[in-house]
Amino acid sequence: MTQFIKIIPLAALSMLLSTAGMASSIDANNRNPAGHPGTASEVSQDIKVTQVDNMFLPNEIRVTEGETIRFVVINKGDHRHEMVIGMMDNLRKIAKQRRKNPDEIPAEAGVMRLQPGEKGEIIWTFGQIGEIDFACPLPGHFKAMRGKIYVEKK
Ligand SMILES: [Cu+2]
Repeated sequence: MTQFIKIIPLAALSMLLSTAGMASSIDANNRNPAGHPGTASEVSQDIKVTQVDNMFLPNEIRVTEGETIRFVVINKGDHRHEMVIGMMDNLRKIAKQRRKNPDEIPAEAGVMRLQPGEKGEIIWTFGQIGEIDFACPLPGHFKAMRGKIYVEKK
C-alpha cells in the first residue's frame, strides 16, 4: 500500500517534466518567468494600452515584481490585433502558429484578439525582476507590433 502511494507523486512529477520540456520559457523551477494570468481581486493598477496599425501605445511599460496589472486594451486601428504577454521565444512560437492558422481562435493564456473599435482586458501577475515582451502575433504585424515590460524591484 505504501509503495502504491509513492508512485503517484512520481507520475505527477514526470507529467510536469514533460510539460516543461515542451515549453522552453518555463524555468528549472517550473515557473513561467513572464508571469501568469491573475485575478481581479489582486489588481493593483490599470494600464491603458492602445493598438493602432501596427503598434502599441505605449510600447514600454514599467511594473514591479509580483504586481498584478489590469491591461485595458483598445483597438483604434482598422485591422484586428492581438496582445500576448510572454518571453520572446514563446511569442515567436505563437506568431508561427498564427502564420499557419491566422483565423484560429487564440487559446493561449493571456492572449486577447480585438476587432477594430473593440476593447478588452488582460489581468496578468508578474513574477521576478526582468524584461518581458508583449506583441501582436498576427502575420505581418509581429515584427513591428511589439513592446517591453520592465519588471522592477519593489
Ligand atoms: Cu496586430
